[in-house]
Formats: sequence, C-alpha cells, structure tokens
Amino acid sequence: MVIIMETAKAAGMTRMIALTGAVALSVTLGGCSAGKEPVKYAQTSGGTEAETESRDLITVGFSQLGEESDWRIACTESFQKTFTEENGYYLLFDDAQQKQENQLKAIRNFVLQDVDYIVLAPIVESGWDSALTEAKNAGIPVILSDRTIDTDESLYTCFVGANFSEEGVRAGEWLENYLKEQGRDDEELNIVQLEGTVGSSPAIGRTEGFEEVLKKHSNWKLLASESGDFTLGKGEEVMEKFLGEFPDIDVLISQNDNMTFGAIDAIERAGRTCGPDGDIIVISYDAVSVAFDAMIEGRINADIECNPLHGPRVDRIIRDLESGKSVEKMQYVDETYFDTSMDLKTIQASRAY
Ligand code: GYE
Repeated sequence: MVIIMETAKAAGMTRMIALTGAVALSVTLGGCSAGKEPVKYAQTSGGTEAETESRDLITVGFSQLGEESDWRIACTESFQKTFTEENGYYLLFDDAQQKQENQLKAIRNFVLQDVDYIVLAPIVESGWDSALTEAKNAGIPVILSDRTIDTDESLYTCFVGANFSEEGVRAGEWLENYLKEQGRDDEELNIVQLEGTVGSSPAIGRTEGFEEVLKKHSNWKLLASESGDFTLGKGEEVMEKFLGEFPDIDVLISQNDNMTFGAIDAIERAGRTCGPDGDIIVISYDAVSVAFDAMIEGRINADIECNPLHGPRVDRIIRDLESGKSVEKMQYVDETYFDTSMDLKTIQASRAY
C-alpha cells in the first residue's frame, strides 16, 4: 500500500508519501533534479494508476527514526515545513517507529526509487554499511541529520546536528557551578543518570561528556546509569527502580526531556521533591517548551539545549550541493543551556519548540 497524504501545515501544504515495507516499491519516481524529466508518480498497487505532472522538484527521501519525544516531533515538523513543493521539493517521509530494520528498508526503497538525496536520522551508530554502500553505488548523496554513525566517512556526504559530548560536558559543568554557588562543592553527591537509546550517538556522547566532568570530582558518585530509551514511560519506570534501590539520590541527569517528565512523576509519587527547592537536583537535555514549563514550576533545575530544527539546515546543504559547492563534513549546531536563574518565560516565548 502506498499512502499519499496531503497535510495542511501553517507554512503551506506538505505532501508526503508514507512507505510501508516492500510494497512501497510500487511508487516510482522519475529523475527529478533541476533540468531532468518531470516527476511521475505511478501508483500501481491497489489498481488505480495515477500520474502527476509536476515542476522540477528535488526528491528527498527522509528516514526519520521514530516519534519517541517532543524533540523528535519538532524535528519532523521542521522537515515537513521546509521540504514542500513550494520550496522545490518532493518529500518521501518514512517513520521507522524506533526500528533500525525499518530504516534500512526505507534507505533501500529510496535507492530503488532513485531519489536525489537521502536524509537519515539514524537510530543507532552501527549497522549502516551495506545500505549506505547501496546508496553510494547508486550515486545518491546521503546526509546524516541529528545523529552520527560509526562508519567509513565516504558513505555519507555530511552530518548536521548537535555535538553530544559537548552537551554532556555542559551538563557536568552546570552542576559544578551550581554546587559551588550553593557552597555544596565538597559534599558527597549521589547521582543517577537516565540514558537515551542504547547505541545511539546522543546517549553515547552525552554519557561520555558528563563522565569527563564526573572524573574530576572524587566526591561525585554515579550510583547508576541506565537507558530509559528516550521515552516518558521508560524514564518513569527506570527512575522508580532507582528510587527503590537508592534512598539518598541527590542528582538526576536525564538525557532527554520526555524521560525527565516520567522521572519527575516517579519522584513525586515516591514523596520526594525535585528542582531548586526540592531535594533532588534535576538536569535534563533538549529544552523543549514543556520543559520550560517544568523549570518555571521549579521541577527541573537546568536544561541542556538540543536544537531539533534541522529542516532548514538540510535544505541549505542540498542547495549548496545542487549549485556545485562543497559542504563541510561535520556541521555542529551552536547550543546553550537554560536554568531557573534566567528569565525563562521570555526565553520560552521566543522559541519555536
Ligand atoms: O535528545 C531526544 C530524542 O537524537 C538529539 O533523540 C536526539 C535525541 C533527543 O528522542 O529527545
């Protein structure tokens, strides 16, 4: 089955083709870079044949890893708003629902459809070599967006996203400064950490970055560090377990806001309090709008920013490549942090997610 969806978005109409498994091969796209034949969409499964003439559009196959968090939803929306026909694109969007095998299938489908560019937000770092070699052999540039992979550099054109180990260092340094300000820097400190998806570059980078700062403090003790898979439900479950195992947690580091929301529920259910006036210091990552609410309510102390608005960045990369320019291999986004000492309401109002 091939579903062609027309979605009305604030910034205009986004047309997406949702591909489902092998049957997605029934969508055929002609060459569609500027100057090539017009795009033809032939829907052959289900009987009806529809052919749509279109302007010269750049076809982009985007393999999004899932919809596990507010961050991810903002990221998907950023692509849908950017990769519109009005902007000269035809977007083939595939949501892998948290499964690498679905992403591998999507890449292979994009290759078979001879898209102009493949954009990949890879769920984990490893296991991409053969699918990306197929893309390379077909001459299709692959742009990594959001997460990095562990592979031969020649298999992708470039990466755009966050520097996750710097984010981890930022979390550690925030804690360091906060404790100093509170006159608590010599205190024995019990820390627990909720990690993101096992094997994903943000989980790996944030863990390593925080560890760098942790190593400098012999009075900081990391009691436990476990994956909550970047989801609210898992975050809540693992935090509940931590609270049961360790009666004296001082600090929670949670590698995304959704796990933090779940963890806060678990903390409050256990009769504990968190935030600047509570007994557990909470440091989160992402800084989505709802997390600003939680900081304003005094439930989160600090949030390490991670920017999900990659659509326009990937658009710029594609435009450069189309005009024959070379692009930088690793493109890191500038980021910061927010905490309850700031004018959070004003900052929140100025942000898009
Ligand atoms: O922190 C989290 C999401 O890859 C940076 O994935 C992204 C992370 C983000 O689910 O919320």
